Amino acid sequence: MAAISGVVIPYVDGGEPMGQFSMITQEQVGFYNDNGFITVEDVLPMSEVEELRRVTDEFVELSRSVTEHTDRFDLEPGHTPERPMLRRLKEPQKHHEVYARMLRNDRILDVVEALLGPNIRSIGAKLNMKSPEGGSQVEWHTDWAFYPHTNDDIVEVGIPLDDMELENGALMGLAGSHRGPALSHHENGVFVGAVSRDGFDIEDATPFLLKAGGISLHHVRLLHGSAPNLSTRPRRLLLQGYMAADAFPLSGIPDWEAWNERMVRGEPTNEPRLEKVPVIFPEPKPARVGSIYEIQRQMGESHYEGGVEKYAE
Ligand SMILES: O=C(O)CCC(=O)C(=O)O
Repeated sequence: MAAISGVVIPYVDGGEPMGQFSMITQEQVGFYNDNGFITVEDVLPMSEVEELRRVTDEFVELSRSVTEHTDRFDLEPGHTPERPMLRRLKEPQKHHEVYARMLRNDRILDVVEALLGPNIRSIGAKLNMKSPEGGSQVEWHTDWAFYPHTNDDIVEVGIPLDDMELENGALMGLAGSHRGPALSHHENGVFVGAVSRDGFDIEDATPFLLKAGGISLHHVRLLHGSAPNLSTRPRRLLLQGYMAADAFPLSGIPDWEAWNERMVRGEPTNEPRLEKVPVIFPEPKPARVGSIYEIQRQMGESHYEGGVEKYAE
């Protein structure tokens, strides 16, 4: 298994809760600000995790009937009707009320509020699934490279449906990278959705090891990625993005009403907050657009070429 060092994420059992944000302490907020990520244990009761698993199994069943990517499903290369390997359920909150409710879950929003303040807008969601023995890697990237905004008060919440371990392809982040310069996600002048291997060492990464029921939170400018799943266990991770209501996308807002329907807490605004943030725009686009997996396939060399064993001790 990859030699991963990284930083030690504080495990908080009790601690001094931040007022109404009882799930997270001042120490954890400080850790997030310094490192660009945090994990929080026991946010969701297991009954809610089990509901997510049950509904997710239904979508995997439905994916047996498709052989190509659709608006809803992104398929693993080995996907067949006999052995469905659904790699991503896109925008799950649009397809089932269980996911829609999770996007507005108060315990999750309490934690997000501690990081972003009281006025919060949703960016959307995705459910990434790594099937046992072959679920794809996600090449190293920042979310910021895909959607730069007027400020970077933007966070991605990871909700593991399975215990997230190194062996099944845990999400990993590079501590402190969220404070660095804008990173090129281009090759040969074209956006490929990932940084090149030269600029960083996967060995320095911190894996977000979590029991189902906990959540991870990572900053929009954090460099992160994850290895293929070589274990016999699945790794399903529901990802929900949130931003401060005054963070406006640099690509513009095509529909003002739809934009404000994304508010999940507090009040919307028509006054974007402009911060001095470093940006490289995700243009020009590559020949194949689609999910992050499809965009990243156009990289010259995967970070995991030759398998994760390449990074073994
Ligand atoms: O599923 C993962 O491990 C990484 C997810 C991610 O970074 C993404 O989908 O943008």
